[in-house]
Amino acid sequence: MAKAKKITKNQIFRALGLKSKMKGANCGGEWFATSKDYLKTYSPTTGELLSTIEQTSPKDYDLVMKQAQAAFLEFRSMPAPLRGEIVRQVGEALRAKKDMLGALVSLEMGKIYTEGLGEVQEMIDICDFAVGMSRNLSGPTLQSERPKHRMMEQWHPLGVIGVISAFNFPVAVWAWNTALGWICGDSALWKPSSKTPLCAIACQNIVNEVFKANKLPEGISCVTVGSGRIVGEKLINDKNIPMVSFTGSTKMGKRIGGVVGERLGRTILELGGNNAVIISEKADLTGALASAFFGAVGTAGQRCTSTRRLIIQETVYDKFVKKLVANYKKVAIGDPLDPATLMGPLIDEGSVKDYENAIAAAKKQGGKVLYGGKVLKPFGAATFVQPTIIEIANKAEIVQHETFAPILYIMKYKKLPQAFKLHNDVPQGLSSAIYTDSVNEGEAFLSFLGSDCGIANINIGTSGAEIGGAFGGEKETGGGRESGSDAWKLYMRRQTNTINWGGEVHLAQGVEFKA
Ligand code: UN1
Repeated sequence: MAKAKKITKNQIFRALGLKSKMKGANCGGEWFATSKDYLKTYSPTTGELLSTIEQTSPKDYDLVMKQAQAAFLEFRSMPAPLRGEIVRQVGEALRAKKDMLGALVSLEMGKIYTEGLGEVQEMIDICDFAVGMSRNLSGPTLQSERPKHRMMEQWHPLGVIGVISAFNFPVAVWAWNTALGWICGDSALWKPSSKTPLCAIACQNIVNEVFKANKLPEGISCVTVGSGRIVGEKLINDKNIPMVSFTGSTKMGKRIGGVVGERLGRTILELGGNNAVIISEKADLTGALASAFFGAVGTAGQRCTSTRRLIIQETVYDKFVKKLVANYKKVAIGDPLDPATLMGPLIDEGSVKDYENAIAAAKKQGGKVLYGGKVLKPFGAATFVQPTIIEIANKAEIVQHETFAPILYIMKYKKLPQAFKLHNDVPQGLSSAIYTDSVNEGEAFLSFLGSDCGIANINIGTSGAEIGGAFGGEKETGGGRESGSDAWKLYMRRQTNTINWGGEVHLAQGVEFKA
């Protein structure tokens, strides 16, 4: 079989309308920016400068916001199924550009190509989901206590929604929010991570074509590439934005939740995870191995859902860990666009520092490194690391923190209640899993006695959730839910209606009030 040709930067740039110098603000027409403040974006793989982008100034932001508000007023009167038709076309446009957008994700963010493609597939999937949903934004009809009255609930468009996304899912998380926001009749203003601005510019270029072809007003989709200090602050403080969806660290989430909460705005917070898999002696260990391996090493440990802890029953501990270490030794580390690579770089040297600091702390706190721990430089830039396994107690300080790197903490348990206790004994609550063939063990894990996370799985890993489910978690993960199920409700405002069709006035609760 002929070796697949690696996609080049030039091919990606050409296909997605990217250049070496660009401007960072857009509502659908020309890209603009006047800040004279330039953001440079680099390949995490080689350190090569990919592009220089003039960032959004406060004045530019105001222009974008005005456009987004005006667009909302028009867009909200379009019937939801017709808005769904627009999102269907966005899904088609993404299908047409899937290979190049997936490659851009690999180029700028560093995840391997199959995962880059998977991320674009999540975008396509949420578009499909939203199209169907656009005919079903429904509320219940309720029984009134009064004669000849009817009650019901309906949902109305909310306004301009703000989306602040992280580098690790530089395109999909935006799509989760916008595909739903758009069918709900909202316009959206996106502040992407400053580590992955090209992904945002490319997405905007793709949807602009669709919106233009449908003669929709500019401003339904807006992007403002800019710093958190300037654009981020303006966005979270902006009273014109009734809902802010934020994906990122717990520290930032607390601040954003506070600022938006102060003005009684709504937030969807999707913050840090500390996801564990419990591996029982009753498990299919081959399946457990495959899932733990992908969960911990996939995306170089840079998913919110990455597996950070394995809680293994002591009877199978040695056997399992031996196999896991053997797998770790085989991980091909290198260029994420090379089909032979299994693990690409971390996003930047700061992340590598975090990796090194976490390992040093783990060692100090009684941890034993069973594999990994080294920084690698296959292309000169110090952004590559070995995936790492550390045997350590759950209560160690470092285990309580999310480090966005491929570090897996492993520990033993004797009986299931102890495993549950260890499992829940962290501040975060995003994703979780148990590997077991025992119905009782599995059910217990899903019960109120078991996992305290927003996502709890049996015989499936912690990462790689499908878009159809509500995505998000409890405790320091922030409590938000995005993507599937009924997450659309967060993008609309609810209204309770009571209709008197009998003519006679009846007061509720039997109150009499006559002159
Ligand atoms: C994230 O890491 O912010 O479940 C999102 C997953 C992906 C989404 C992760 N579908 O791993």
